[in-house]
Amino acid sequence: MSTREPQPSLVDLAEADRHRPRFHFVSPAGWLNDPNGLGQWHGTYHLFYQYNPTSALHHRVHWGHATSTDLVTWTDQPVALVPGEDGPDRDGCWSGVLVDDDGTPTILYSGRHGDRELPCLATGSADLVTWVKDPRNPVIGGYPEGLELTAYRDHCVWREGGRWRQLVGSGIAGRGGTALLYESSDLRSWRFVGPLLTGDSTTGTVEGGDWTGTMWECVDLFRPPLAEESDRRAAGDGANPVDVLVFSAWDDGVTHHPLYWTGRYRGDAFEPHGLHRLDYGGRYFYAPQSFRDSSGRRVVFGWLQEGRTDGAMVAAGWSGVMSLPRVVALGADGVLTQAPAPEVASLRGDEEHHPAQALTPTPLPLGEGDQRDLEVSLVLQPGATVALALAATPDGTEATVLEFTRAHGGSGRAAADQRGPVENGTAAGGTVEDGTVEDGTVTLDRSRSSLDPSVDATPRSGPFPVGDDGRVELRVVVDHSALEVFVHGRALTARIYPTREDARHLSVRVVSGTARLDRAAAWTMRDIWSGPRPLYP
Ligand code: DQQ
Repeated sequence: MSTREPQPSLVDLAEADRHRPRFHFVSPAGWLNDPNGLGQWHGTYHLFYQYNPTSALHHRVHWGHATSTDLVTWTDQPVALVPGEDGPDRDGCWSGVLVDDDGTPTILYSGRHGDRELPCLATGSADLVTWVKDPRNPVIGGYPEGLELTAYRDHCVWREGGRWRQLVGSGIAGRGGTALLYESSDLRSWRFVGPLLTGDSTTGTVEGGDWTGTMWECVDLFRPPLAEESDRRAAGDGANPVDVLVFSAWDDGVTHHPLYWTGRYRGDAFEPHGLHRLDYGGRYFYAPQSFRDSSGRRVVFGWLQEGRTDGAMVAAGWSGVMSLPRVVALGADGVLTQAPAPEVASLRGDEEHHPAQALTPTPLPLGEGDQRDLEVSLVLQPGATVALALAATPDGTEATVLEFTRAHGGSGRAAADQRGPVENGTAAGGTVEDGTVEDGTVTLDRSRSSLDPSVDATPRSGPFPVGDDGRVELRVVVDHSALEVFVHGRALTARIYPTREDARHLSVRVVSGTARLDRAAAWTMRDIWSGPRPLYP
């Protein structure tokens, strides 16, 4: 007779995994995907999220819930929404938003039944901890008449002119992704207005990162504040004339990448000006949702998907990372700038500082660690490429390499002026809306990130505007398998899974041309979790 070993719980498995981030939000164990219901309520930040507490796979998702007073450390709250025994959300409580219905916290979400989702509503207690589903669910009983839709789910809801307006993400067969506009006086009875904007699935490419897909998931419409304090003062608060429509391009079950249109929301239509990539990591920063906090900032979280197999996720007992909170704003060049919220710096511990020096092909060590926040200031001559290696073994067998290249031919704005006016912003890079040339390129090379051949090693890249005098300011955040890179307001997010314990080294070197390091500072980052957390808080 054999004695069965007790099986480790999901939480034990998750806690033991070296790839599990320690200062990003993760679920207690099991599966996490999209951020949901983001908001600040009487000073407290609320983060709800797609959660499967029963396994590390996407199945019958619940709404997990956590709160924070500082945006970076979180307290688990009871699971907010559980799929019903029967009813319209029996197969999952999919993504949605939180609104303030005259003092009543109210969630609009997508109830899944079979292979379809329909809008559902739940109201919360004053502390947002207990939720009651509306007996009239679904509050929209079917797809709008007369449109052949590829899929239909996810919500963006706001108050305007004494009524509620709602966008539902969707796609029109044979045309492209769309955001369907509705309006209501009570959040429960909705009138279909029409598609706010519809994409063209015959343009753009998956490789170029600008294909808008056959369906738009997690549509998010907002007016970003201006990035520059001086612009804000000049324009007056709220006077920014640019609106942004964010969506995640989806096709037939495949999650591609987050994109956004800049343009103008004009009541029943969105007049697009330019299409842009929100994150050069593509699916590694997916299904973002944003909210305006009490200080007027636009704060975004996104889902960092895994780059390992379903089997590896199940073995690890957990899957999915929430991004750090990002503050987004409209840059002077007419596109969004992104940076980690300043609160992230409160997690910093010891600092290691590296003085200015010329860079050579010999790597300059920048310390070691797999839980780091890095600020690096470089100056690149035209044509130069600098490589920043992280999670590298001393012998270089494993290394994740970020390369920053400045094109031949001078500084961005001067080059743009010589070329004259340019057309609308391009998603693939090159120029942006005010004519600024994006003459820098960031590339992520994961071909040596892991000796495990089953993890994703596909490269990532995108353009950014090099600063005056060839200056390139980097912020690189490494949290075990989670990697978030910011260069001049552009973001590149990815996941890495080194196998060797000594894959912890950071260094910088010149690959070609002439470049110098102006400054580098690396901080240890403290854990935001103090131990195992209950699966059902
Ligand atoms: N994830 C949710 C959907 C959404 C997708 C389901 C995006 O509502 O469209 O977990 O990742």
